[in-house]
Amino acid sequence: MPDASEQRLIDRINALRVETPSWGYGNSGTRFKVFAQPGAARNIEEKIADAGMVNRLTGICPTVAIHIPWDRAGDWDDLKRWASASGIAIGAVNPNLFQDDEYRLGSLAHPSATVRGRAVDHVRECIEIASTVGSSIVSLWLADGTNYPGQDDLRSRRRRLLASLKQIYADLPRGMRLLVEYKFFEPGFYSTDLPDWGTAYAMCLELGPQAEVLVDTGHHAQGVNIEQIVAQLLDTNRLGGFHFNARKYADDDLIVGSTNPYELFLIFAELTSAEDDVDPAVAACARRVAYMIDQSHNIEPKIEAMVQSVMNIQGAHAKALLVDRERLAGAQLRGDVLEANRVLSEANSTDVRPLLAAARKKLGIDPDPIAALRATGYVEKVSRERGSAAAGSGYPGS
Ligand code: RM4
Ligand code: MN
Ligand code: MN
Repeated sequence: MPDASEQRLIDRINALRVETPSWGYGNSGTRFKVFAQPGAARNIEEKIADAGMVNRLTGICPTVAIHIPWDRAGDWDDLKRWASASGIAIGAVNPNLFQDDEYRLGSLAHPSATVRGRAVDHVRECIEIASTVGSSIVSLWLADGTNYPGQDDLRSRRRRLLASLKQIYADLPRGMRLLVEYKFFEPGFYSTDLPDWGTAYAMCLELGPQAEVLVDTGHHAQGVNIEQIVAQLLDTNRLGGFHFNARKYADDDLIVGSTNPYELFLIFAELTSAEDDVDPAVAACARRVAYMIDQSHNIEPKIEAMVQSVMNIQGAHAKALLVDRERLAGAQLRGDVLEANRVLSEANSTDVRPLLAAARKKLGIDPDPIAALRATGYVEKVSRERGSAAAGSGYPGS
């Protein structure tokens, strides 16, 4: 029987919520090839059904992020009802500002006012969708950038982008947040209009308190200290959310924690400590952070990959909760460099699997979600029912 402090720990582990992305359940790939997977979800209803399965297995994933127009529904109220029958609510609404022919030179920062206007209208539509489905987050990622020095005037691009964002911000209803995501390169190979957290943060400051920065863990150059970015954004109350994934080289969108488990732990160590910050504004910011997965699976089975990602997030979060904060603060104050470092690595090397099993038992779910998934036969069932949708080349038309 766990004692009272272990019960509190288990309750905190179970209080974590992780949102899964609709696009992680459909076929996706690299620009070279998309390998179709039997049973991959073909529409938003099937994506929601798969998200419902992930939620039943993990107990902590009750929402799914959608991407518009990929997931545009005929009737949003119908979709809402369908989702709630699977135990799912719609989470962040992601506008798509990168797949229209018009966006060759950008969207919100495009040189043409007409194209910028259409891009702004698309985000407005997403705000409306969010209101209709009861979501409080519109999450913005831009492919805007340039490929060659001189291609466009960099200061003009910044001004255009800010003006477009201000138009969007003015339409945000009370209680809705605009999360601004940055990425250092791709598809622009020379410049990206929102390349780093500082640029995104500066835009958010100009917009207002409902604009916050989104950190996608795969969107930094090699070696960047992401946990320090997290600390800066928490301390300035502008950390809005995460897109979790792992990477080895670029924006690889691999299973969370698969290549960088220590980094993931250090990120959670910042977050869990900020939840108890003496400054109530910092604690409030940490407590409203939206934890989302942004992952695409190229060759791995999608539902199992999603469950694995959620479990890796839970592992890093649980380890972060085990950090001995008092011992750490004492060592830091004394300047005991190695003792301070040891406090973190001791928490990180704890085997939290029994703790997580106890937490799942308390939720009334199987302590081993992967074994449970395999035992359901769900993947085989949807493979039979849905078959293989055509996927093909990563370069459509080639
Ligand atoms: C981008 C970025 C966005 C995601 C798209 C599909 O690299 O991470 O968040 O919506 O990919
Ligand atoms: Mn992302
Ligand atoms: Mn990305």
